[in-house]
Amino acid sequence: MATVGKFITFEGGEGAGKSTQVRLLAERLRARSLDLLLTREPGGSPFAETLRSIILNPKTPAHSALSEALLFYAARADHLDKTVRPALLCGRWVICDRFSDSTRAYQCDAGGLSLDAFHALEEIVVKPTSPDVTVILDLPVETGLQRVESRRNEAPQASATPDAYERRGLDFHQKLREAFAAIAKAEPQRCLLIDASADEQAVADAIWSGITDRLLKEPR
Ligand code: Z5A
Repeated sequence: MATVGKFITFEGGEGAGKSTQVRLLAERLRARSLDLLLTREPGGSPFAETLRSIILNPKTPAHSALSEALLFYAARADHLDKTVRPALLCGRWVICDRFSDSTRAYQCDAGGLSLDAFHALEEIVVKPTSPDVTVILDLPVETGLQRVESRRNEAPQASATPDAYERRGLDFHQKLREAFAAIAKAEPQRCLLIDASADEQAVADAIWSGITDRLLKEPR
């Protein structure tokens, strides 16, 4: 598919600051008069949002990494068809809070799903709609979990109960951090690995520098 718009994804562990940085990047891109669509996974279309409520519900019965991955890809297929591809084809820039690298990190590296299964699902569902740039926010696991805890204390009604992933132990979250770092190392042409432990504006500046470099510079 020949895409006209640009597709930017944000990835990282819990509390890395993805939603905050999606918002800050969107402000800077809008100031350049770019037409943006902000979306998220799991979710981003009515059917995918319905699946999101099942996937993240801590009361959903335990299931295998394969079952979990199939739910994410059922949601992703609908999200791509109904939301992401139509927007890209109209020339809009799409910024998505989490995408396939989260499946790779959560379900494969930290969850035990085979890479063969992951690549097969990517082939069927995602290709050729790969992100132009993926921003990977990196910070120590403890800092991220503390941020999530503070957010919960500041707005207890919004996220009173930890979701199915926040409940997992430090080892799980450390594996995620390593998995995202490995993805960034393996695909430097797509991924920007950003130190997310700095303050919000400093992180936003680092992301802006990477995005302008890769997507906004005039070709020489
Ligand atoms: N998942 C999966 O397993 N497989 C998949 O394929 C996909 C997803 C697509 C979705 O959860 C879950 O689905 C996710 C992975 C799994 N696991 N969990 N949980 P979600 O959408 O509900 O949440 P999330 O994506 O994990 O987001 P998050 O970790 O909860 O937050 P965040 O977006 O990264 O951070 P934030 O909300 O911008 O910031 C967190 C707090 O820190 C907030 O109070 C900010 O004000 C504060 N903050 C942000 N930046 C800073 C800085 N720089 N300094 C200090 N404080 C900061």
